[in-house]
Amino acid sequence: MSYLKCDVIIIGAGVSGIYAAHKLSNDLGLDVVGIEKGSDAGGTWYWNRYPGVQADTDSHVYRYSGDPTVSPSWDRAARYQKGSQIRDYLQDFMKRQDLDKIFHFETTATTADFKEEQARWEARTDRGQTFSARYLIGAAGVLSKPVLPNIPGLASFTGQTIHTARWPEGVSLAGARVAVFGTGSTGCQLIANAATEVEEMVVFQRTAQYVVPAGQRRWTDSESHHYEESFAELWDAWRLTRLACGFEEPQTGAQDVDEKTREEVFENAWEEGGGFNFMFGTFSDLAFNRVSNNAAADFIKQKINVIVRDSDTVKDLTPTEPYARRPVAVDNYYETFNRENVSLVNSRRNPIRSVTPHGITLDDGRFFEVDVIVFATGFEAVDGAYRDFHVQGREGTNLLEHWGDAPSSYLGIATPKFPNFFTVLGPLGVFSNLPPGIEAQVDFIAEVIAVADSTEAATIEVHPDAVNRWAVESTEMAQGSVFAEVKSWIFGSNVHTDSPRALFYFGGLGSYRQRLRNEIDNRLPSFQLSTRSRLTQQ
Ligand code: NA7
Repeated sequence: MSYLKCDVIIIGAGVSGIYAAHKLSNDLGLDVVGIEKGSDAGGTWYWNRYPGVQADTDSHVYRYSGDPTVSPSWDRAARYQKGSQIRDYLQDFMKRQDLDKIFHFETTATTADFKEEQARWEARTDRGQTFSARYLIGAAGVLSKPVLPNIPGLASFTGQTIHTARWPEGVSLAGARVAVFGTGSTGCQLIANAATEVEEMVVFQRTAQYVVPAGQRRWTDSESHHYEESFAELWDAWRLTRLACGFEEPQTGAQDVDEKTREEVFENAWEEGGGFNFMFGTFSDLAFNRVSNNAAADFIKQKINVIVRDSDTVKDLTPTEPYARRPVAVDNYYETFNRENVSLVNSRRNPIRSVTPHGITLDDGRFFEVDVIVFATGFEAVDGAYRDFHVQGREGTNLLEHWGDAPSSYLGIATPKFPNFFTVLGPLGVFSNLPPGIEAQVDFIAEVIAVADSTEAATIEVHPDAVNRWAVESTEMAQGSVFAEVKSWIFGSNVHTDSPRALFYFGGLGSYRQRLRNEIDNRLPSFQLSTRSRLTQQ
């Protein structure tokens, strides 16, 4: 049992928590304690170690913008970094910035309660520690609570079952007979990469996805030179774009050009690779105009038809919904289904009857004997991170109950009744490439704390009206997008099937950052600072 007082508690040592520790400890000089479940830093990149795991955003925008240094294993010439390279980078950044002593690893935060009388947060851990701080930062990740399906007979399986986000260190699929559930970004990366080493792979696909090539390649010398020489200037420009994925975003809609031009643009993007590039770097309106979206969808469907040899497999791989999930980009995905050792089961047409001790039986009686079942079945996004960490604000208000079926927080950051508590990537945060979105949020939180501290306010709390207005605006924008037409984690509908909810602000990072700037420039009009002096209360 231990009791420790500090200024700030940070939950999570991923991209968000590490950067928050850096800003608040190194820049603001606050006494910061971090709590992290894993045995080291990395967050998403700590937990996800499945075969083929890599970023699908270009390397120079998948790192911290204020840090031109990279870690020894970072491949400066590679367009995308592997998961292990990003993990190394984050752990290396932490050491270089002297942050490793801040975090308590292999420690799970179980509860955090706001103590009204002292205006302090008290967080408890599974190791019996209690930390008391003026501020609490939830940096527990946007995709950190894995979802496992409930399949009859699963408990009887005698082989190995693995969720991709809990991949045991050192486990290889080489030579194994493998069943894969899930064909999102994770499943598709795993399928294309593990297929070359497994003995057999059977993919149980529930919903066909649109997959474009990632386009992994070496940068040319002149490209490398350009990115290194102009790192800071390029970041200044990328931050103002919608997605901040490092490519130029077009102003032209897909209907503003003739069919031949449209096809050429799609073909060039296919050749270049990149899912965000295909969806947001070709035309301005694929996510908002159904006709334009159909044009992109038809282009990808044609590619499936050309690449995949077996006509039944083509039919099963061809999506029937709009192109409106988080875009998937994997090299050689469709080509993988031409391999002799890979087969596809359309589990909507042919559902699974049960898992047995040695494999999987379908309703039509077919049986697949397998050694390993891999679940690439996704996450309970956004509020899922708070499912096992109970946060209690003013008047005993429970955070998850307060968020309910329509979780909302102002800018993804602040929730009424939870003073001095800030979320990074909370509900209705910006939909963008994550590291720049995270930097924007954490920089803002640091500025808010600096303002609160400079006035010696005991508490700072967002006005409910500001959250309501933000929720209406974000929800209307999200509902107006083609993304609202499909069921995916972006709307939480992979888990909350009957209650899809807007979880992101779709207005783009540039305009989101402007909103943050307005708050700071106008001395935080959406927040209420308590007038009591903190010093008199302690
Ligand atoms: P996703 O994108 O949520 O994909 C999960 C996949 O798992 C998807 O194909 C699901 O099919 C499938 N799934 C989920 N439950 C089941 C069951 N019960 N049976 C069969 N198939 C199932 O998760 P990812 O990990 O791939 O990606 C998440 C994000 O991480 C990604 O977007 C990147 O930002 C990084 P469904 O479509 O629901 O029919």
